[in-house]
This record gives sequence, structure tokens and C-alpha cells, in this order.
Amino acid sequence: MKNKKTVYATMTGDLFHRGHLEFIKKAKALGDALVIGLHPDDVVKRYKREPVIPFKDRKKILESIKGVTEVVEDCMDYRSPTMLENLKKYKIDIAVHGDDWLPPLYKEAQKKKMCKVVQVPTYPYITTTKLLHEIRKTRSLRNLLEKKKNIVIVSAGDSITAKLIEEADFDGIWISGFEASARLGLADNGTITMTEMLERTKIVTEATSLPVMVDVDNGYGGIHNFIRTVKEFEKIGCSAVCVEDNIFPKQNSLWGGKVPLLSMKEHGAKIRAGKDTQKTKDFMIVARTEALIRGYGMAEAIKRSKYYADCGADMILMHSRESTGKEALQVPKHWKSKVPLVIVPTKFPQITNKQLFDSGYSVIVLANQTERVKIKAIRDSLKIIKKHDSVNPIEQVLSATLDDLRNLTPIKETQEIDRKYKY
Ligand code: SPV
Ligand code: MG
Repeated sequence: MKNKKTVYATMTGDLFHRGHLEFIKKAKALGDALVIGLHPDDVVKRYKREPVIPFKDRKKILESIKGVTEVVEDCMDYRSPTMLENLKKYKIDIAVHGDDWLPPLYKEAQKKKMCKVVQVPTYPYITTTKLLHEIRKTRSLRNLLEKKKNIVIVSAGDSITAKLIEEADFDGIWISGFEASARLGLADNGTITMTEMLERTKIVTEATSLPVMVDVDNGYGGIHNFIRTVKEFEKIGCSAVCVEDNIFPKQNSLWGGKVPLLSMKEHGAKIRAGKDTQKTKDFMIVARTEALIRGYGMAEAIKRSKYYADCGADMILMHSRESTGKEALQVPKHWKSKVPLVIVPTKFPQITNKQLFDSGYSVIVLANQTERVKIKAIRDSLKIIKKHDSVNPIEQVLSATLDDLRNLTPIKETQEIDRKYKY
């Protein structure tokens, strides 16, 4: 009994797959008994995401795997039982972890000489994150809307922001024409081209598995331009495009007074053409009217939206900038159709998402907050660096770590490829 070795491995074990199985085999081969320290749901949520499979089911699955002696709760160091408590309690000889990285608690156990720490090669072909990525790729905004009534999508124009939005568990991504134009040094007045938006959108669709809705302004011209827009954005895996009834050149909706709008019939024709063009049934066209923004009144906004819905629009956005939010909250009361309503609450941030959903909206677009917080953070940081003539003060507080930045690149995937194609 004395010479028997007990091995300990921590695990999330979510969406059990071949990688877990291979890891368990390798861990068991190191000793005679294998204790799995399984992370409860609240713990997983703190360092990763809400697990798909609840703790008690993950535990049952693991207990039924050959080679697993016991499955115990391991709360890392968030609460008891901590990993280090378990190492003592179960008289662990060897703690085992994949060789992709070593968590700080394993390092601590090693340092305190609580047990031996061994790293085994990770199975390179699958991870739960990859599985989720694949599943979500097939998850369209349309599917999501059927399952979940209240959707919040957030703007991203680069892969880091997109990944952070996914990490923060939002439902989807908005590619903002305003932001994209600003990044190119352009005003939001239709100067940006369709291909420039497409390039930026590709980066985001590659980086995340969330549904992506693209602000395609007025479709970059007439019907033919919009047909091409629908073809191109659907091809790269977008879930939806949002097209507004602005004439060319457009003006940003958040400023300026009454300007002429495209005729309702012409915008409707664009939508019909777009719907006839899309290849998959899941792709959505959001028809946006600027009638409220440009002072044409609620009746005109409703009339136009009804017409656009009759032309096949999958969702309606009656854009509002009235700063008390009353106008926006009124819109659903006037909307008798089942076609879902989208809202962009930029100018009335005091109205909560709950209030907007309760009033009848289905989709909330947070159209530029991620970009605006960056501006402020960069500006503040630069002031501090200038003042102290050193980066040290921001390293301590404001800055993400280098590892943080590196982990927002596909570093693991790159390592897997290097391993797979070793020559
Ligand atoms: C955008 O984000 O580009 C939008 C929303 O279209 S707004 O800026 O309010 O027009
Ligand atoms: Mg826009």
C-alpha cells in the first residue's frame, strides 16, 4: 500500500472529448490511483465561461471513465476545497497537467514540495473551446433569436475586441460603419467602401464564432451595389447586414438635422433584391429607417418599417437619438408586426437593457462603446506616461499583461500546427 502512488489532475471536463480521454490515460499511467479534481460550475465561470454541462453531470461522466478512481470537488483557490487542500487530504504523490501551460497552483505545489508535478503532452487535435467554436460557427443569429428572446450585440472591428466580446459572453458582434470609418481616418459619410468594410468584417468573423451583423450603410449605392453587398457579406459568414434608407452620400445619424431620405419604394426594392440574392435561409437583412432621426415622425417611421417588413426584411431598426429615450420606448407600442425590433441606444445610455427588452425590443446594438472606452484609456495612459516620463505607472494598473495580449492571438493553435507538422 505504501508504494502505491496517487495521481491528481484538475479538470473542467466540459463536453467530454477524446482530449480528456487521452489525458486521463496518460495521468493514470503515472501511478496506481487517479483522483480528478473537478471544477464546480461557479469556479469554471470565473476563469473560463459558464460550462455547458453542469457539475453533477460532468462528475458522473468522469466517474464512469476507466482509470478514474475518484472525482472530487476542486475550487482552485477561489474557495474551499482548494487544490492545495485536496493534495494534502488525498495524500497526492503526483499532480499532473497538460504541457501547454502550468497553472500557478501547480507551480505553488511544486515550490512547497507538496508533491511531484508532471506535465504530459496535450492531445493536440481537440479542446472544448474548439468544439464550442465549431458549434457556434453553425449558430446563426436567426437560430439564436429563436432560442433566446433578448440579444445584446457589441461593436468590434478587430480580432482582439471581437474575442473580448465573446469572452464576456455577449450574443454577437456589430461591425459599425462609424467606427470602421473613424479607424480609417474617414468621416461616417459614405466615404468608406464596401470592400474596406468587407476586409474588416473578415478579420472579425475569423476571430470569433459569434454571429456578426454588419452595418452596410445604405448598401453602398443602388440595387446592384446592395446585391453585391449581400453576396459578399454572406459569403464570408456574416449572419446579417443592416441597411439604412439614406440617400448617397449618407450622414452619420447622431448629428445633423432633417435631410431627404431614400424613397420608401426604392429602399423596399433594395430589400427585396437582397432577400432574393441571399443563398442561405439563415442570413438576415435588417431594414433600418432614419425617419425618426431625421424628424419625419413616428407615423412615417412605422409606415416605412411596415413596408420594409412586407418587402422581406427580417428585422427592423427604427433608429432614434431622442435623448430621454421616451421615443425609443414608444416604438414597440406602435409596432404591431412580429418582425423583431432592433435598437441602438447610443444617445440614451440611461435606459437599461432590461427596460428596452421589456418595452418590446429583441436586439440591442451597443454600437461604439468598445471603441470609445479605448480612446479614453489610451488618452489617460498617454497622459500618465508623459507625466512620469515612464511606463511603469501604467504597467502596474492600466495595462493588460503581455500574456494577456499573447493569449488573444492564436498562439495555442500555432503551437499545435508546429507539433503536427514537425519535420
Ligand atoms: C454605426 O455604428 O455606424 C451606426 C450606428 O450606424 S450610428 O452611429 O448611431 O448611426
Ligand atoms: Mg453606421
